[in-house]
This record gives sequence, C-alpha cells and structure tokens, in this order.
Amino acid sequence: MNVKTIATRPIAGQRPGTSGLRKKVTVFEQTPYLENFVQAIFDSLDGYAGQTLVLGGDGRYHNAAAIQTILKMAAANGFGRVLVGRRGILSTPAASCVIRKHRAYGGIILSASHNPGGPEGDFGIKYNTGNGGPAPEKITEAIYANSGKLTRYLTLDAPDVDLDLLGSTKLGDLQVEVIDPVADHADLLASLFDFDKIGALLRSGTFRMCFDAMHAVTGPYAHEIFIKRLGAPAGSVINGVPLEDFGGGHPDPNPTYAEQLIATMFADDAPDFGAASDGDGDRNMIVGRRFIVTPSDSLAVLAANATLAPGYAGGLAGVARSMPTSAAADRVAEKLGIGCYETPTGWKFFGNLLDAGKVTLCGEESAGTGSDHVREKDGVWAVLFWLNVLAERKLSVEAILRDHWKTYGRNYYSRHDYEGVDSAAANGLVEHLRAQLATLPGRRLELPQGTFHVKSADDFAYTDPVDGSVSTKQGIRVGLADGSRVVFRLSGTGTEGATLRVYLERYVADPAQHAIETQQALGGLIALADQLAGIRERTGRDTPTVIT
Ligand code: VG1
Ligand code: CO
Repeated sequence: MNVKTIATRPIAGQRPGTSGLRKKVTVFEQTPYLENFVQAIFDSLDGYAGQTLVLGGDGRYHNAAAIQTILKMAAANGFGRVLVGRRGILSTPAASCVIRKHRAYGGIILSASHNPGGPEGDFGIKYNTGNGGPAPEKITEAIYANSGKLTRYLTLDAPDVDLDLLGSTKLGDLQVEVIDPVADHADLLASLFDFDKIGALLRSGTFRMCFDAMHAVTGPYAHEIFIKRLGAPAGSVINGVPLEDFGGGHPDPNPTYAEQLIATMFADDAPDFGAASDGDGDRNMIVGRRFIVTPSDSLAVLAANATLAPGYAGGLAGVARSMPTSAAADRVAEKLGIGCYETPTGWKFFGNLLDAGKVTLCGEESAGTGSDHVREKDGVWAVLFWLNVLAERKLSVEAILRDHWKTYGRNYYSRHDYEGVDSAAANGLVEHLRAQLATLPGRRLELPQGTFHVKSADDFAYTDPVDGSVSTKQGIRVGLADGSRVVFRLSGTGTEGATLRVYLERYVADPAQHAIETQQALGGLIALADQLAGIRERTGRDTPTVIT
C-alpha cells in the first residue's frame, strides 16, 4: 500500500456540536480541514485494524469528494473493510441500520442535516459507534482533544474508487463494498410494520398521502417503500429526486420551510396524510388535512398507540424525550406504567437508554422520533408508524389528536427560533438568564398578560442513568406553578452566528379549551420569555425567524 504520511497542524474549532462537526462547505473544502478531523476521529479509536467501517452521507454538495478522501484515509489507517452506500449515499437512520446489521466497528456520516446545502451551504461529519448511534460525549470530546494535537494524517496514493456500481473493490489493502443504500433499511422497516394493511390503505383509492422528500436523501427510500413496496400512487412522493443543493431549499421539515407540503395539505382537495423529512432523513413532520401535528404530540400519540404496530405489539419498555420536548409523552408513560426519561438535546443521549433496554421509543421536539430498531431518529420509520396507526384506527389525523388530548390533556407547545443572532449578544442573553436563576423561584412576575408564579429555575444538568456520565449547561428552564414552562438554549448545529431557541409549553386538561390557536394559547408565556431574557432588546429582533 502506498501510505502517505502528511504533516499537518491543528485547526482551531473542530469541536463536534449537538450532532457532529458542522461548518460551511467552503471551510470543509480547504485541505486539510476534513483530513484533520477524520484523522482525529481515527486517533480516538482503539482496535479497529482490519475492522469494518460504514460510510455514507446525505448526498449534499461536497459529499462525493469527501467520501473519496475518507476512503483513502480509512485504508491508510488500517481498516479492513468499508461498506459505502452507492454514490456515497446513506440516510442517517440507514447508516445506523447498516452499522448494526453488519456488526461494523463504527461509521462516518456526512451530513449537515436540516441546514441548506450547495457550494455556499453547510457540510458536516460525525462518527457513530458500533451500536449504530452517534458517539457519546466522551468520544466527541476525545476527537476534539485529538484535533488539537495533530501533527500528521495518513492517506493513500491511489485513484478514486468508482462508487456507481454495487460490488467489491480493493483500495490498497482495504476492501471497499459498495452497497445498496436503501435495501437494509427498507427490510428492517418492513419487519416492524404491517405492510399488508398499510399497502391496502394506500391502494384503496379513498386515502391519499403526500410525502415531501424536499429533494433530500429520503427520495429513494420513499420511492422504494411507499411506492414500490406499498403500492401508493406515484404522485404520493414529491420532490423525490435528491439534489446536491436540495433545489435551493432548506431541507428542514417544519411549517416554514416545507411550504409546498403545507400548501398541499391546506388546499381544498388536500390529501389525508402528509409528511416530510429532512436533509439526512432522520427527521419527520406529520401533517393531517389542514392540521399540523406538533412533534412532541407525535411522540406521545405513537407511544399511546404503539401496540397497533406489529414490531411494538409486545408493549414499550419506556420512553425518553429531550428536555425541551413537551411532557405529552410523560403522561402516556405514566398511564402505561412504564419508565420515562428526560435527556439533553441530541440523539446521542438516547443511546445508553436504548442499549440498556430501558426505553423503546425516543423523541425530540425538533421533529425527531425513533425507536430501538436503530440508534438514530428515523423519518421514514415515523411516517410508517403513523400510517400503521391510521390503517388500524381508521380515523383522521386530527381526530386521533383530538381524542388523544381528551384522554391526556393538551400540552400546547411551540419553539421560537432566532437565527443568525450576534454570538456575543446571544451569550450575553444566556448569562443574563443564568444570573437570575437563584432568585427566580418563588417570584411573582406581573405582566400586562397576567401574573406568573415561578416555581423553579435551573440550568439543566443530566446524569446518564446507565454510565453515570454528567452533562451540564444543557438549557435554562423556568417552571411555573401551573406546570407551564419556558426553556432557553443556544443551538449547537448552526454555522453562522448563534441561534437562540425558546421553547414554550402550557398544559391544559379541559377539552373545552383544546381548540385555541397555539400562539394565542402561549401568548402569556411568550411575553414572559421576553421579559426574562430581554430577547428584543438584546438580539434586536422583534419576531422569531422560525416558529414551529
Ligand atoms: C437541533 C435540534 C436537536 C437535534 C439536532 C440534530 O440541535 O434542536 O433536537 O437533535 O438539531 O438534528 P440544536 O443544537 O441546533 O438545537 V439533525 O436532524 O440536524 O441531525
Ligand atoms: Co437530520
């Protein structure tokens, strides 16, 4: 093998955030930015000589070039085999599935998920461990530490590998296997849900669905599963051709960015069921006819109806949600008498709970839902789960939600994002909140919108119940006497300035009060959030960039 040792120097700022390292494409394009980070990953791992690595990405601009770079570095660093998706493609949940199924040592996923792509867009990379899940903080911190002391990286002097054809080739001593990116994942999903019943519903002619792949990675998965295997009419998948720049769109499945789907679902002749996924296929948005399902509610509904799907017919071990996610799922867990866990934001915190068999379903308010079938959130999985529930219950999406709220009460919920805020202003805002934490509990705040009794205030810290690891400063929580709460945190996935996320939640038990418009129901809390954090004054923004 022609291994080349290339001298390099540390590059500042290679610290993985909520989900890997994300930067502008223009940053990743500069050699040795990617090379350094990949070497830092390999330097953080033990005993991988001769082992299998899974490699793939969401197909965004720079994916193909980065895959070639990583293949050569994997060969030079002594991996035995790489399973790479054809043309370098693997959705995030599919990568997790492949790692688990083929008992790989780990995997590298190239994605900036919901961030825009293209030459001026974002790129990202993260490492997943042998359980198929995102590396825990212990490893991401080791990668960061290693990135700070690099003196060399290893690569191979070899031509690029042809990734268009399935099959095996050699790259030095490395065996490169180009695999179908869809097959393993589709097979796994087929084993969990009642494809006969879902297929009958989709072919019935009386039920129509619209899945918006947003020109991102799920297009081929959606075609294979919804159209080929389940027999849905061809028009059931829109924007199903993956594009390197996502067609110039923002592949984030929320009511703001998935505007075509929202327009379709609110039209006079709207389909019965709508859904969208994000850049790398791990998120999902669920929409009924003229009715948007809040991700926190979606997790609760799936938990409450889980036994309708064959893969979960035996019941759930427990559920977990990220801290800012609403407590709707907690109410279901309580009724079912199963465990309920609250973790910091980011899927990496669910891995231990899933591995230990403590939970079966997990979810985040950011449109992430998943289960123990893989160790990532899974967009198409969530859509199939909903279809399975709809096929069994024969109710509309809205009717299922209204029925759910009647049983459990409604957790009105919204997230307000302030994107591209000046970093110093955002950090100042968080410090200002931290400074109030000690004195807030017990205070009565009088605002024109009402009187608010603060019961608790803290900066969320998490102790992993499985390995005891502690994660601090995971978001400022202010809880009120009536169970409402406001949470503030800064995003760990952005690449420009800071993004402030304000999470608002209010619980209402009385079904007569379940038809209030969400922003109106949360009006008092929105005013309180501004009062506590000084959002307008500190960010100079009158309104959020995105409301979900
Ligand atoms: C966001 C979401 C978080 C999610 C993460 C990765 O993180 O809030 O819930 O796990 O993105 O999702 P942050 O730090 O920006 O709030 V994905 O689909 O972008 O990999
Ligand atoms: Co994603």
